[in-house]
Amino acid sequence: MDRRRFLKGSLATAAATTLLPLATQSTRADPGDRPSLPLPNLIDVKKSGRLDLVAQHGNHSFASGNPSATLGYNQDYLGPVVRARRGQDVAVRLLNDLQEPMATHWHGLLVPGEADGGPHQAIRPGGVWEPVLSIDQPPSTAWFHAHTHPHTARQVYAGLAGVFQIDDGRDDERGLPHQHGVDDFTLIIQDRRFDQLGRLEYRLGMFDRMHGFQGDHILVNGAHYPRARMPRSVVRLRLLNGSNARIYHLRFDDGRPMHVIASDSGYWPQPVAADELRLAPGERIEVLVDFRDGHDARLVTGPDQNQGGPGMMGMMSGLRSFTSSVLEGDTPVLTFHPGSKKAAIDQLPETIDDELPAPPTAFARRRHLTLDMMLGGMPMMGGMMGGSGGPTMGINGQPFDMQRINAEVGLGATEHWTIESNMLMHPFHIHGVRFRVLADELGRTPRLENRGYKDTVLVDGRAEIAVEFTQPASRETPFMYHCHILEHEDAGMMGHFSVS
Ligand SMILES: [Cu+2]
Repeated sequence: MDRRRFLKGSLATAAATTLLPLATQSTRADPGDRPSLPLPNLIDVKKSGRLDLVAQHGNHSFASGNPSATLGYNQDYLGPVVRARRGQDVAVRLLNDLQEPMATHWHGLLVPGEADGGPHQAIRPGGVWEPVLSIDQPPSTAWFHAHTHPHTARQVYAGLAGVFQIDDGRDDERGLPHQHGVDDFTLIIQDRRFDQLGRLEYRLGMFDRMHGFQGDHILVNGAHYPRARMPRSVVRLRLLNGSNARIYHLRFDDGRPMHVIASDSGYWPQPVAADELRLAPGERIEVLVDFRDGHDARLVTGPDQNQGGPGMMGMMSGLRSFTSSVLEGDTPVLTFHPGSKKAAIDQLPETIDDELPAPPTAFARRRHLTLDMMLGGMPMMGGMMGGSGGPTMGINGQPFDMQRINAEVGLGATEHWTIESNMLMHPFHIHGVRFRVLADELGRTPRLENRGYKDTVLVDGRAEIAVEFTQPASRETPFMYHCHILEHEDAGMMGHFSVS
């Protein structure tokens, strides 16, 4: 069935009037009434070389005031922004103070498998994990989050996510803002659902299991549609899609451009202006935005377009009525209110960093991975009406198996990987590497967001990537590759490989 016609039908009306009262009200509200943008606590480890983290249970009140049971690192919900220096060792002490096992992965850090924090390194309740992170990679915005198979989706949703920034001390030379919370804003964008008492809700229907869980409220750093105060200057936004499944299409409602300065794994040579940016789960993109005019502006997102082909829609459209995740048109994400002060940086730099090398053309080997939505037939009949049976997903026809290594890669090799998606677009992430996107969307030249070095790419039909394997990983602590729609990952759309 045609999606638009379907949504304009009675179900969409019912959803808008009965399921979305909070969202509807607050979208119309005067931006002046919005909560302040929460500023994540900054832990600068450049001097100490030590990072103490506690994964803990929390109680956090979202907009309505009713407390929700949450998880966080060192706090009730989400975690700090960690800043480390290129070239240093960071001694981590991570205590799992939860009632359940938990693994924490450093998404974007180029560290060996033994420090990577995949599901093989789950920490028992009360246990401590003490990896040493040797930071030796270009400046970038990485992050860390739960990676506990098969509970990643629920644990991240409850709040187990923080940010890890690598700094080389040269941002002044580059003319880039870097004052945390002053002219440099870390923005963790996540969608969430709330029950009638305003408490965080995570209940998976079959639609959620197939598409990944989407919420009808878009939060930034844990606040719903907040308001940021910043100087009347050029400011830096570090955008992280920390959502389980939603893909954002971000733009400013007054049309002001975003000047992209970095993708997942590092800086671009020059800022590149964009009117709209697509950001899939797991991806980061850094932009400069010019607020020298002093005018308020809103960052909005278009609807998630990951609906699949006609077959997927026909099969799933009836199930959509069980969800409240439909967001049509533009949804406000964050409103900006420039003050009267200026910041130290008040112009756009012309160049930022060295030119990127040409993408590799010689490869040690080629691999082909197909991201499979359904293994073993239709899951619907058994699991649709609330049973525990969800779909089994996989890669190359096989669901993730903790006991079976999928690939062995040579240390120092550059490989050519072709990834094919079926039914939906899937954000594909590889641990312990950075890669260049050679082609995306069925072989076309990469779109703007896929320039530069990346560790996560949204596969729309087919993507080809050149992957550099510079970090070792044993068979006991291998690296993972997986879909970053977290419900897909938990359903088995994941594999693991050694590098030696
Ligand atoms: Cu997926």
